[in-house]
Amino acid sequence: TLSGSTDAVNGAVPPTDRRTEAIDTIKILIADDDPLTLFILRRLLEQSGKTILTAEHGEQALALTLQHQPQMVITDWRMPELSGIELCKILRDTDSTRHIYIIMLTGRESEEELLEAFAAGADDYIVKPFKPKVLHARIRGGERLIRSHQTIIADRETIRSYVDRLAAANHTLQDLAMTDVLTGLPNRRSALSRLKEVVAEARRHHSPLSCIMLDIDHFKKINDRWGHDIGDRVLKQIADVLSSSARGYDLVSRIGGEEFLVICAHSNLDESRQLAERLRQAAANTVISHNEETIAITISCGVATWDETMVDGEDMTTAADQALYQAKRRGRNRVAV
Ligand code: GH3
Ligand code: MG
Ligand code: MG
Ligand code: MG
Repeated sequence: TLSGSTDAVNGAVPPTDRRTEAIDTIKILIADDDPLTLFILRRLLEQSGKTILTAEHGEQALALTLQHQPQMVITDWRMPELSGIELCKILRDTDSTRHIYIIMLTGRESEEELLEAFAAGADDYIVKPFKPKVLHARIRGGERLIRSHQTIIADRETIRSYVDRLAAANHTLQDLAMTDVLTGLPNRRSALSRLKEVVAEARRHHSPLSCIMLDIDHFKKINDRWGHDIGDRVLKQIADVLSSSARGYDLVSRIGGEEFLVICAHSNLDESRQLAERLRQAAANTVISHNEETIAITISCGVATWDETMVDGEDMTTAADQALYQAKRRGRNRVAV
């Protein structure tokens, strides 16, 4: 329903909790071929609540990073298999790891080496031996960046889910705008838009096209005698009879109070006149009972077909309207062409 859809839109809450949770459990991979450095770093960082992964060479670091997606990598420069510099370059070149915060932790301290590390994609550079306070401070700096990255990702997800929900709500609104509430049939707006399409198609392919204008006879008397609610029930029931008696490619629509339009694509005048006759009989045979009494219903139909001298679909429905008028004039419960 409409209210359900708008509730769904209001129900999209920014996932604040997810952001803090992600940052509380920050995962750091440390890569160093020196076991003592690994040991010290692990202890230091675990004390401050980080989840730590360790790798003893570059290739292991790469494999673990791809597998566990840490938010931060602290890597030595010189390592067997794959150097820290090569590791940096690969992580920056890979979609799933290019956002990882990388700190190069190395004994190399020349300006050229620092520049080389940044050029390879490092975010920060710490020279060994390091002071724990300095390391913590720089990790906090990295965490600020990670947090803003996660916020952007979360906001993007929120926006995407808003857009999805809005699109769904919009869809529902469009359906509502095209549907007659009482009978569930396509409404006038929908019928006119379909008419445009089938007229264009008939023009393009010189294919036959017809329509039936259909009106319940003396419907006012039904309302007067049985009341408006029963009148509504009759309308619904006739709508059901019409749509179940029509063929799959006919569009049965309610275009007015007790007026219906059937668009018969690919049907010539004779075929649609036969259909109109079927609909008329189906309506006349419909038994609508109320309080042990039977309400008799008849309909009148006017049929018209598209011809190439017509300007638009309205010319055809006007012709069908005129035929309907003739059917009424000749006594109702009949089909006129
Ligand atoms: P005719 O055979 O000439 O068509 O006679 P009629 O009484 O059917 O025609 P008229 O156009 O004079 O009256 C149509 C009536 O349909 C008038 C209106 O009260 C009733 N009506 C229109 N829409 C609705 C509706 O949604 N529900 C109900 N119950 N009645 C409706
Ligand atoms: Mg009327
Ligand atoms: Mg009528
Ligand atoms: Mg009418």
